[in-house]
Amino acid sequence: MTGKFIVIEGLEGAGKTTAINAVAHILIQHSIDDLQFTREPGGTPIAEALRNMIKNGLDNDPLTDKAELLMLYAARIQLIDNVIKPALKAGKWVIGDRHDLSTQAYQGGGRQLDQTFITTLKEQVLGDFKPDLTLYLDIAPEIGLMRAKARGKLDRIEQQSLPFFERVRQRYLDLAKQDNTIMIIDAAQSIDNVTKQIEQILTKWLTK
Ligand code: Z5A
Repeated sequence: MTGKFIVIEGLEGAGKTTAINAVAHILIQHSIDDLQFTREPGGTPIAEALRNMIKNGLDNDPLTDKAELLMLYAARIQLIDNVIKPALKAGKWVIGDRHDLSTQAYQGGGRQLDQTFITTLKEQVLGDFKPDLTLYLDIAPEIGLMRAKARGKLDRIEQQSLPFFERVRQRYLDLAKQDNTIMIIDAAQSIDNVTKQIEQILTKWLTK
């Protein structure tokens, strides 16, 4: 029996860390306790090195939008082939902090990279691999960024303008409407209410 791949998505400060803990807790309550946690970009030594480059860049060599996109897919396929697929095959359930929907939202919506280019790359790199369930934590960028700023220094992507994050959010919402494996959660609510909403959605999905 193979495991399932559940992904948490959302803007920075949406509360993904809290949601991941809630998902793990609910799975364990359902006796699903062989869990593998991943984050993107990252999750393998090569992917973590790429994450560092993507988040921080390098002085005197601005990272181009296309190079950023290619690095994200390089990191993703390292993680899928070396961690996620072997874990699923071994019957583990994988809980992912971001996956391909982030690329569609940030590089497609935010950076406005050519959609055909992204789709072609995605098809070539990922094939038909996709999460079984995605929980998208929806939050207004003003609120999410305020939470993220309270934590300290902002990375390359967090320093983008508000219109960038508004486009990212809009792309998330548009894609969620087209895919019934993506559930939208109102992340502007209190942590308790967000957790309750996750519990309801996940319990219903698990018992289907
Ligand atoms: N990126 C990309 O562009 N393309 C891609 O394909 C992928 C990623 C995969 C990853 O950075 C960056 O890469 C990300 C997108 C881009 N950058 N941006 N911008 P990261 O992993 O370092 O950052 P992140 O994914 O955005 O994580 P985050 O900022 O830590 O967000 P979070 O995990 O959602 O936040 P949190 O730590 O759970 O919560 C933040 C704070 O808010 C914390 O103090 C909580 O206690 C508080 N919080 C959480 N929920 C609530 C509620 N409901 N009410 C009040 N306060 C709350």
